Amino acid sequence: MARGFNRLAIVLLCVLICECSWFEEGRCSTVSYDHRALVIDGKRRVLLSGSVHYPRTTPEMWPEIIRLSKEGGLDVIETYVFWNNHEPERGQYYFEGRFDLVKFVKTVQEAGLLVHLRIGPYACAEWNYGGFPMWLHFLPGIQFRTNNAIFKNEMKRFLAKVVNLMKEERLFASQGGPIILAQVENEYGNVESSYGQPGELYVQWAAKTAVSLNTTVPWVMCAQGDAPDPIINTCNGFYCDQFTPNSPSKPKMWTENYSGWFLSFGYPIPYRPVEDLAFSVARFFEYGGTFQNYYMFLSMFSIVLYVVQYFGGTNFGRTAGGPLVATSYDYDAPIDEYGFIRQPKWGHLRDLHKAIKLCEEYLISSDPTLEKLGRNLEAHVYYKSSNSCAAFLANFDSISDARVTFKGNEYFLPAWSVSILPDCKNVVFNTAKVVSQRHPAENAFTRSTSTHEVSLATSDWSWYQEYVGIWGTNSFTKSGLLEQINTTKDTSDFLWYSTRYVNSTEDRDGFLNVQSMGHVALVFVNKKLLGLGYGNHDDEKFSIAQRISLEEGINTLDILSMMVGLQNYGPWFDVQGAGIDEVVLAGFMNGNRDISSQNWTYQVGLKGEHLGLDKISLANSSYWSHGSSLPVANSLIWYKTTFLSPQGKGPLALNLSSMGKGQAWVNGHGIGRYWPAYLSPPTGCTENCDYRGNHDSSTCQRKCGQPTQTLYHVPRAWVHSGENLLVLHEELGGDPSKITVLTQTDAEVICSVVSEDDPPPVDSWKPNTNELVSRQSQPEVRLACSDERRLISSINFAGFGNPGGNCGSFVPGDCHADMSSFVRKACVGKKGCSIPVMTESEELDDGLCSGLVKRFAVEAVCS
Ligand SMILES: *[C@@H]1O[C@H](CO)[C@@H](O)[C@H](O)[C@H]1NC(C)=O
Ligand SMILES: *[C@@H]1O[C@H](CO)[C@@H](O)[C@H](O)[C@H]1NC(C)=O
Ligand SMILES: *[C@@H]1O[C@H](CO)[C@@H](O)[C@H](O)[C@H]1NC(C)=O
Ligand SMILES: *[C@@H]1O[C@H](CO)[C@@H](O)[C@H](O)[C@H]1NC(C)=O
Ligand SMILES: *[C@@H]1O[C@H](CO)[C@@H](O)[C@H](O)[C@H]1NC(C)=O
Ligand SMILES: CC(=O)N[C@H]1CO[C@H](CO)[C@@H](O)[C@@H]1O
Ligand SMILES: CC(=O)N[C@H]1CO[C@H](CO)[C@@H](O)[C@@H]1O
Repeated sequence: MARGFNRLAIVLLCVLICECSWFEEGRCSTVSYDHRALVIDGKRRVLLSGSVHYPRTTPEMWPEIIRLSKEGGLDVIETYVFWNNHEPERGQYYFEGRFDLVKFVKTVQEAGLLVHLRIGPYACAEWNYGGFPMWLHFLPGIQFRTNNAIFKNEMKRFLAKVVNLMKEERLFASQGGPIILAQVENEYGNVESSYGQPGELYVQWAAKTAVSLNTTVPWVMCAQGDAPDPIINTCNGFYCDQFTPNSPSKPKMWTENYSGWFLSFGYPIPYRPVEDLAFSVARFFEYGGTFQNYYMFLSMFSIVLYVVQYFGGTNFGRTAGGPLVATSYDYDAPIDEYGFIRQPKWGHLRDLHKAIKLCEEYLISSDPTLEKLGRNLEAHVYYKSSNSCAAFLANFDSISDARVTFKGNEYFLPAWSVSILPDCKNVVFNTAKVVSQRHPAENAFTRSTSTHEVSLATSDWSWYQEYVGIWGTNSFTKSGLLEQINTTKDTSDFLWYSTRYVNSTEDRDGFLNVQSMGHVALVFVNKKLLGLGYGNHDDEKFSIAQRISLEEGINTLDILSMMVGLQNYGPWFDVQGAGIDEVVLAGFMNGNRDISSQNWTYQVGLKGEHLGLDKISLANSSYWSHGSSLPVANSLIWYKTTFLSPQGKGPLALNLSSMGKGQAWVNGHGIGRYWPAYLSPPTGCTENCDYRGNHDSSTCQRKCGQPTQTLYHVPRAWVHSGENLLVLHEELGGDPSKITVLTQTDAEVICSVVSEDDPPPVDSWKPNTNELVSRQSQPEVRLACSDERRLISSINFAGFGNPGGNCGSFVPGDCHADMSSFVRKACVGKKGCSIPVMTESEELDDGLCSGLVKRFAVEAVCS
């Protein structure tokens, strides 16, 4: 009954589907589009695409992430291009390391996948300043993203730079390369009205300029209803099934799908149940229209391309956008921040992608025909000929399951689900029935059985206490409070605002009120910490009000204003200010005194930054002190130690939960900003969120009342055997001795839960034929170790009936047949195994089991 899980079969299937001329070297392809799809070499294609932003991981990890993307059923990798890092100074380009765009595109090509290059150059992407270089802001007379000659000139220059770089490397499809699509601007339609008529002219100009660059591949503008021909306007959002392009000659494309949502400091962790994600994708391909507009827009319906944030990654260093975007950009994506597959999301989407591909010939042949099947129930049928079709059956009711009759057969449709029938008869996939393998927890490092940690408690720590206030000769004095970004030019997160206040004779008690446009501030009076204030992602403004007692004579006031990522989104986001904008001494006997406009002395950055304490070259410098007792809970202090990296090849994570807020570096590489002291609100979370009903970024959240992020990714490529340098700059106060360095050990827990009425595995079907050959008619429990070097070593649970609990905590139900010894025989010692779900077992109690839809649950360990 049992047979080895045939990984080769999956790979072969993918190769059969994906095989096309574009990745044969030297073979040039033409890419165009019609109202139905992208057309490659004359053939309409259904393309599944996922975004992977190259600098959010390391070049060493690109091949594996792309391999997992391909194995997950993607055809296309989509990425933004990050102008600010590619041109840090005007005219000085950088395309190396994590920013080696050519190498990234070639890595995708080598894997046999295609590329959608979103050049922008505006990226948004929760990236610092939306991807615009800071110097752009200081070009006299410039206005971003509107009909401004200076901006347009720079934008055109950068677009041309990237297009020419790709041409020189022969990376466009017409040159035998993988790039089949390019994007100009990004989501401008969301903000266009704020720019008035110059905004409309800018859209026209951007389209014309893009076309003039002669990429030979189509251009898209996402979220841009007025995209001029021939630019394709595409949809971004949680659901795109209702979207229609602005011309009947353009295909329907979904360029941003939110597989989850990004994380901001002070917020709970957003996630999106895979059943809802799969539902939205299947709906997109199915095209459910509402009654009113369905017929009207029928001729425009078409599919081609949709994109999920397939891998989010990490906002290393100071690349995070803002305000207050967190360092982890995990996004609840199918591949997690550390490059591991996230189950069951990855597997369920892989199954969905396969099911869609089984329908490809039908999808590209015709527009769908709608058949109403009942209230909130409908079928969309794609006919190739009058008796050959593929169908999508949808139940978009968010509460009620339903039974429907379609072409004479009866089908069960769970609420908020779509079933895919590539032959109009057999259900190969239902979005709500997750038969894919599962993992016990949300990422590799929270699966307790598989982490290994190195404690830094006994490490040799050194420290450097940062100056409070003006520390250098490059400070300057101005009357009034300066805007921070204009002053620091984003060379540092920090700006000191210092002034003096001379007391009046006996009037010494009152309040100090500080107002800030964002993002965080520490206030020191007479060099002593008085207060802390901070905003959040949705409202970065804040104020600090503290009772103060002035000393006799001269009192010093030092305010350290800090940025946590420059704004990346919204109309005119580039001129939104930050920093301290009002300081008032209030409640004193002689009334309030606004000291905002008096003389202030400014210092950009911290002394430790200026010295370069984060650098390896200063590791042994005498700036670092060393003593018997490590100072803890100090604000504005630098810490340094070395650690031996845990063995293995996998990524590392720093557990910084004992720290407050700051930045970390390993061997001089910026790990990013950390802020475990910022807890999310105590309420509003649902650990097991209902997948049914419309979702948005805050529908499903976890970890309320807890730090937003405690684990920080350290890529394996950034450490070596021997001593690795760890430097932290702590702003609020923490205890570095409690830091641990985590990695995965060899053990991994995997699970599968399949019910007797689930469909058989989707790869039991032969693609693109209406004589679907079922090699396997029963549903199957399938297990496979993520790492091919590992084998299934033990079975923790194997039961058939109505097991309770979840992966990691299964318990027998009252209807229960213990399948452990059977599963052990079938699976232990193998890389993977599959076991058909039987419908009978002598062990089952007829009374307790009657009327139940029985489930088969297995939990195994790979090591
Ligand atoms: C555009 O590029 C193609 C292929 O590189 C080339 O054949 C064609 O002449 C170019 N057209 C223009 C207008 O530059
Ligand atoms: C303010 O600073 C300027 C120099 O920037 C100086 O000339 C002026 O005297 C100062 N004013 C006061 C009141 O200290
Ligand atoms: C920054 O300076 C520019 C002039 O260089 C000015 O137009 C702009 O308003 C300033 N930004 C803020 C937020 O104060
Ligand atoms: C610092 O000193 C240690 C021990 O003496 C040495 O191994 C290391 O190479 C030195 N690092 C630098 C950057 O000089
Ligand atoms: C991180 O460290 C804290 C203690 O500082 C501990 O409670 C927590 O479980 C650790 N997290 C992980 C994932 O190891
Ligand atoms: C697909 C992707 O790159 N992610 C986008 C998700 O949504 C946010 C918010 O609009 C965008 O800024 C991201 O770029
Ligand atoms: C400069 C000034 O006014 N200093 C005064 C501060 O307050 C004390 C008494 O509290 C006076 O003695 C100082 O002259």
